[in-house]
Amino acid sequence: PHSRAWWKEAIVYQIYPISFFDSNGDGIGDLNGIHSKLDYLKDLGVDVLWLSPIYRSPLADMGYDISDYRDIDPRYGTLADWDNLLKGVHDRGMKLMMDLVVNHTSDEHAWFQESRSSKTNPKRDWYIWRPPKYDAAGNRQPPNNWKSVFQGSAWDYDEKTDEYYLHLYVSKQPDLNWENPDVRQAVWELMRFWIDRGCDGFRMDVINLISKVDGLPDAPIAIPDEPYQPASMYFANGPRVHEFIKEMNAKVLAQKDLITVGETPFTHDASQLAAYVLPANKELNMVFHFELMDIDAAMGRDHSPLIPRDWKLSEIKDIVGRWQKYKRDEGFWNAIFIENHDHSRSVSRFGSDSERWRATSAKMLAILEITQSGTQYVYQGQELGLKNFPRSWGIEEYKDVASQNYWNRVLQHRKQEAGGAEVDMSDVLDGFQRKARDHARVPMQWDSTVHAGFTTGTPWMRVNEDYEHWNAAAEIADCTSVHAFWKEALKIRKANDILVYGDYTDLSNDNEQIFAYLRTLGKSKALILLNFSTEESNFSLPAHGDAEWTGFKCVLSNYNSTTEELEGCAIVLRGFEGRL
Ligand code: TEU
Ligand code: CA
Repeated sequence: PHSRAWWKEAIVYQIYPISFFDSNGDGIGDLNGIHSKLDYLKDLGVDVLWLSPIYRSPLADMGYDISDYRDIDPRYGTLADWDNLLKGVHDRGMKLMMDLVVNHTSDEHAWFQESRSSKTNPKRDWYIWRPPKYDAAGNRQPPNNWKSVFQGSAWDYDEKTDEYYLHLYVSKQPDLNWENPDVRQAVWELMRFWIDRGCDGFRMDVINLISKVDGLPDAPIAIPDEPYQPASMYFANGPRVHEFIKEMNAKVLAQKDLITVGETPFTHDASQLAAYVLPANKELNMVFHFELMDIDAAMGRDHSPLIPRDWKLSEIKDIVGRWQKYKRDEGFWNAIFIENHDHSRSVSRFGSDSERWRATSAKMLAILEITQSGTQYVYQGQELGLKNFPRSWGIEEYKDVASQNYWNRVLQHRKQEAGGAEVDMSDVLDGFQRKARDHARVPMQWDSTVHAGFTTGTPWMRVNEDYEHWNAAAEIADCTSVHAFWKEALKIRKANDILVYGDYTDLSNDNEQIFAYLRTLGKSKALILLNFSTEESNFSLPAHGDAEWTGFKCVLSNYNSTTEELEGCAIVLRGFEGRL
């Protein structure tokens, strides 16, 4: 069995600061706003807060573009406000995790300003600069064909020195050159800055992208007739990444009992990600894999996750099962999440956000989450069953640069093809309504007053229309709410080691309506039954060793009338029913 650790048992709550709570009426969430909601979080059962970036930033990618790692963006507050927030967190017995974004900086960071100033500047080599290539016609071209994750070339030309710099994300996010030991040293120092100030851990943004393949070769053609190609095979889990993270561990992380989680996209292969996590390697506590999150993305021609794809329950089971069972004997540890700031709302994706089923399916998904082995993550508003904003909202409500860039790209393409005729973009907006990151970024819904009580001013993003009934105050007052259910579910998880540490066995195989699994720890057993459809569904539990399916007591159910005990192996579950 797994060794115990506080961070394995912790409930982590992700805060997207700009949309959490605005304390001073400027329409932007801030640190003092978070401070004023600490009792709410403690009451919910949260142990650790993870703050999405709050450092100084031009917000080209909402703070994932940092211009000063050692200061708070004035829109969010000051270092003194951060100290005060940390004190409030610690006073309540909770911990605080920071977002560490060090694959790239902002182009407005002093390091990049120096780096771009001349080829001989000492910081020139802190970023990835290459001379242009010239095609047969003599036209200047980027050094290779890599496509930025957010569309277009991954290279930008800088006239001043007649070279290109690499940016895997937007132009305003130049990639740091981790090959340079001074860069690594600077990262260790900024990490120590926050550790010395009292921070309890880090979520590490795209940490598996920091080492690029030598020579930066052209990527194979995956998108025909396009100049720029997806190149993650050359920048994800690159040749020196484990060396760099081991160095980080030895030089920084090992000094304190921190919680560390790496964000590791572009990789579904558990054996690759295990290398970051297995305790023997001395790297990170855990990583976020995106195999489940990617399940409803078609990717398509432009290689964008904004095109939806229909999934089957058997695919979810396959993913959950494989990761639950992966290398447990060697200490592999999972991070369990179904929402974050990069994905639309789980009830809209995996449940049903219709009035009839919304609360029921959001609760069913809560059971799915709290009954998996791993550290539990909850994203702000998930505990309220918040859903995607409606299809009637136009493109102007989508503020995310990923949405905007993709929209503009498709629009341009279609305009060219139409040769002046009107173009129809409704299918793209259909996709956005299901898949855009924006849905997770609208203001948190606190109460039924104007702007959902998020701000007394004008919110930076429009508030979803359902806030009158779907808000924290209303749900706290209602013992049948999604919030009340999450609170109970987290209590049950904390009181039962089996849910954190137990082994996993799937019981339902290819059934496309019902997901049933067993968790075991020593002599204890936990049985989980989930119906992923609106239909009443039947199911027969398979033979289970020498034991009978009797004596299981229902400890959590999303229906208020439920049989107290399981009798025999015939199971009937109502629409979206979930039972533990
Ligand atoms: O996300 C990593 C990432 O690759 C995302 O682009 C993800 O694939 C995409 O959002 C799916 O739609 C991290 C941050 O979480 C994200 O907010 C940043 O935009 C990105 O890194 C760049 O820092
Ligand atoms: Ca504010």
